[in-house]
Amino acid sequence: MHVLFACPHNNPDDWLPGLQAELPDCRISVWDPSGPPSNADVALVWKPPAALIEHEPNLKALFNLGAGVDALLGMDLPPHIQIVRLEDAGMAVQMAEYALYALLRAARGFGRYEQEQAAGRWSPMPGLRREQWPVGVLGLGEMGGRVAQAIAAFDYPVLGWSRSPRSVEGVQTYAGADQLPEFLGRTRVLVNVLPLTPETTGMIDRRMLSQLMPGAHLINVGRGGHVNEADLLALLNEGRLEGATLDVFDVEPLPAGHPLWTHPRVHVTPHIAASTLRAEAIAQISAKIRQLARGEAISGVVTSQRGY
Ligand code: NDP
Ligand code: OXD
Repeated sequence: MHVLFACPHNNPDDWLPGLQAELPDCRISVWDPSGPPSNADVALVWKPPAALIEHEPNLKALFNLGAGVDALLGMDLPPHIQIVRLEDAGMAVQMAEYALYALLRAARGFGRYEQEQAAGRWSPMPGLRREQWPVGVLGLGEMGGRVAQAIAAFDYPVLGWSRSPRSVEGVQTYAGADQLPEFLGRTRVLVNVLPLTPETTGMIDRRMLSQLMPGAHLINVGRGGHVNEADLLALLNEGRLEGATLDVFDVEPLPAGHPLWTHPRVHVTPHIAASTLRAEAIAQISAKIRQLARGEAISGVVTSQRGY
């Protein structure tokens, strides 16, 4: 098996020794767009240029160095190329940490206390009543399932929504478009961990956000394309939404001067909710390449029909 490293934004020297150690029988090379085709069988990629596919016609599988495959599906790949995503690989626990941090910052008022400290004011707020802070998690997959369980462990009421029915301990689950209004109406803090697909693009808009409980807060760790940013800003300014914690944006990096940078009730982070961990990613991808070499089926293969 010939494995190609085709991640122009990652330093191959950080990745190749670990890959070669896990795959001693494979030839491993770095994509060289100016050289002849390598004839590699599979490639490791993260947002690769479209030229890769034309230049490397022998590729049969792309191993994505992330969980979200929207960028690859947007490339209109030939149907014989399999897309394989990372499954957890150490990201789900980071996602749970991030969602808990954002929830606690909103529910316990830590953001507000930062402002009080800056003003030199000692002004305690009433204690937290968890039943007033039900959390709804959109997406109950590798990331969302872990997020929902972590929040439930802190005794917040937790609801979860997915495409097909799911069961998560301690979480009231809903599925499909029919059950979405009930899920939204019982949710105060909405955590988005959906994949970006044609069905989910732009779905977090005025209509959806208006169905949340009063004093609602949005935590978006899915993709920027899920959220209608103009609707979000309008609802924040109208006081219909109390706040938002945003890790992902329509355009990344978030452009200078964008109103989300400076909105007093928006907390911005630069797409760091869950980072790809090199050792875990190498171990998972190498195990799958060994399975492929033995002619075995692998998990984490994206179906273009579902879009994730
Ligand atoms: P999974 O494929 O494991 O889970 C996706 C979940 O979303 C499933 O529960 C699925 O339902 C549900 N879903 C998909 N489409 C719909 C729909 N139309 N209606 C209702 N539910 C739907 O993905 P992961 O949990 O691994 O990752 C989720 C996303 O998180 C990634 O695609 C990426 O965008 C984002 N991400 C962001 C990171 C960051 O740093 N900000 C890091 C990593 C990931 P079902 O269970 O029925 O299949
Ligand atoms: C991912 C991401 O999809 O980093 O893994 O956003």
